[in-house]
Amino acid sequence: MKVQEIHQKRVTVIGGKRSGISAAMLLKKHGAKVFLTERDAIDKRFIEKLERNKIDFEASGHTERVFECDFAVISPGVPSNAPIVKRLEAANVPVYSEIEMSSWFCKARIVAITGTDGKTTTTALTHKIFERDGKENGYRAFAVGNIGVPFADYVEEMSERDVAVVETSSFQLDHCFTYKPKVAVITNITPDHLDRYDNDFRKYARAKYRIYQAQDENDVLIVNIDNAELQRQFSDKDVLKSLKPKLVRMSLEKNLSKKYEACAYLDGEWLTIKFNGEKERIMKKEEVIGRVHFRGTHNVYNSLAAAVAARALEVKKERIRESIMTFEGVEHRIEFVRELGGVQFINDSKATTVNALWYALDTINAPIVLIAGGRDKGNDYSKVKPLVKEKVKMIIAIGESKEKIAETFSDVTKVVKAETMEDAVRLARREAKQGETVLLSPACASFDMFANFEERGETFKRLVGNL
Ligand code: UMA
Repeated sequence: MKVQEIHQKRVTVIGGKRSGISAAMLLKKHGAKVFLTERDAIDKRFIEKLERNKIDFEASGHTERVFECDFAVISPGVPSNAPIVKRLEAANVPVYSEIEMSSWFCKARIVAITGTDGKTTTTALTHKIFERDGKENGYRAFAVGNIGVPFADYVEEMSERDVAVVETSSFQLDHCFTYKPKVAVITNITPDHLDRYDNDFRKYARAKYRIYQAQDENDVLIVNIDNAELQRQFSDKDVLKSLKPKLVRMSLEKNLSKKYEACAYLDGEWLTIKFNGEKERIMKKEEVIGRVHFRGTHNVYNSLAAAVAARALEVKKERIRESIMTFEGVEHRIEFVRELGGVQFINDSKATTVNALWYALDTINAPIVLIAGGRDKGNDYSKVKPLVKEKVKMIIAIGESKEKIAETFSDVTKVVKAETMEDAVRLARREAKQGETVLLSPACASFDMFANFEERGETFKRLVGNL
């Protein structure tokens, strides 16, 4: 939709948290008649914002007023199969995601990053590269989206020269139609959030593929084909035939340069990018892995994806290398908290999937005392069992999934249950000996015990700080 068409339109915004409030404010500013609706209570600070901006709203339930609109905008946390969305669609009311709506306002070049794991780190790293390059070349870079800052908050500040690095989750891609990244990255796709996709992995994968649905021949799509699902999708003849953007495959396992004109791969020890047949060595794999705050093979994938995205928009390789070499990592992602009596405490609260837990266990040296659990999203823990057996001396299970975790792992390691994070930290402190690591890496969502994963991580860090 064109921004000029928004004036005087009646818009229902669903969800009264970060995305909903920002979307409502942006639409209101452009002359829409906005009505915000929230199923639960709305936080006081958000109510103040709504009142200050004279935005009409309701809380603690959706009434019939929801349906008196020309179109609706939904927050990421509102599932496509929620009754309210189904009813809007049945009434032929267009339903757009907050990212789709924000993109109507966006003049900047969009670099969109999706994937089951690695998207926050890749987004932060890509942002850092563009920020550095922008300082040199007179443009600005923004990191928005699933990373925690609604796109709607900053989209109006962006000019044509700027770069919007948008971490884009599958939730945000549901109800996207014209969202058109100049560069799109898919880091990997493994089962996650299946509770929202009728337990159907294909549906979840299809949501991710919406990231390139509006791209054209001038755009770039970067995919990691070491991931089985991405390899399958991008070797499918029908998919390739109808694909519009320029495809850049990346791999750390195969030397792709023999087969493809555009690719990214390991040439011996060198992370190498090939565009239009020309090869360029960016940096050595060891230079990424060797850094204290940035250990783990998954960060080589994240670095390579960020490097390709930046090269696709012609950032010089020196700038990419400098940015990666000085990147400090992301809060709540394998974040070092403190050392106490020779025990390291690591906060990986951002690990809301089994895969993310796998990466953490792969990265961190044994023996590990692991705090895991929370809201289970239909998790299959079998993939991490061998690593748990090898490296974890005890699991402290928390949250709604503690029984399932105990059942799954008690044949390979000791499992104890804790009611609160405070109990979990206390138990971990008692168990871990010098040279060992206490790792919070829940493999589950946080919503059963906390407002979000940030609050879970902050709580862990505060409790560890108090020990
Ligand atoms: N709701 C209704 N009616 C319904 C269903 C839900 O009113 O039928 C309400 C809920 O009560 C809730 C609101 O809708 O109050 C939805 O809010 P939200 O969950 O979308 O919260 P926001 O603060 O807007 O946060 C969202 C993203 N949240 C989710 O995707 C669940 C944040 O991603 C994102 O950072 C933020 O927008 C800014 O863009 C978080 C996340 O957990 C980090 N993402 C998932 C992940 O990373 O795995 C995808």
